[in-house]
Amino acid sequence: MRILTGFFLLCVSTITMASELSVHVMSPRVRETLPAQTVASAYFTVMNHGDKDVLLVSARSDRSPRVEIHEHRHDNGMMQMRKLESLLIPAHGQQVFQSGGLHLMLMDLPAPLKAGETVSVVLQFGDGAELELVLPVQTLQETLQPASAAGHSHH
Ligand SMILES: [Cu+2]
Repeated sequence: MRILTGFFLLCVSTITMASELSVHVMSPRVRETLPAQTVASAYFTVMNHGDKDVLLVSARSDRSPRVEIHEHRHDNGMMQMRKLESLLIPAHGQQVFQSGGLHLMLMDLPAPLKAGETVSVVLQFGDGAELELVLPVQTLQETLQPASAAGHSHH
C-alpha cells in the first residue's frame, strides 16, 4: 500500500514525512463500466489528520492513461461536470468523493472495468508524496453505498 518513489531519494524532508503520515483513505471503490463506456468514476473518503492542509494535485492508474479530479455542480438547474486542477484537504478535515459530487474520473479506458476486479490508483500530493489505493470494481448499486466497501489505506 506504500510506494517509495524517486522523490524520497532526492529529497527527504520532515514536511513530506509529516503529511505522509497524516493522509488516510477509506472506502475506495470504482464503478464498473457499461458496454461502450470508456470512463469510470472512482470514489473514496480522504482524511487529513495532520495540522497542515494537504493538496491533492493529480492521480494515475494502471487501467487508464488519464485520470482527472472532477466535481459535479448544479449550474442554472443543469448538472455540470468540472475538472479541478487540485483539491485542498484541510488540516483535520476530509473530502468525500461520492456519486453526484467529487470523483476521480478514469478516462480513455482501453478495456472495460468489470465488477469483482481491482484497479490501482496512485494519488499524488503537492509535497511529492504518493499514496496507492487498490479499488474494488463495483456495480452501480454498490457504489451508491459509501459504507459498503471495505478497504483502508494508510499513508
Ligand atoms: Cu467526471
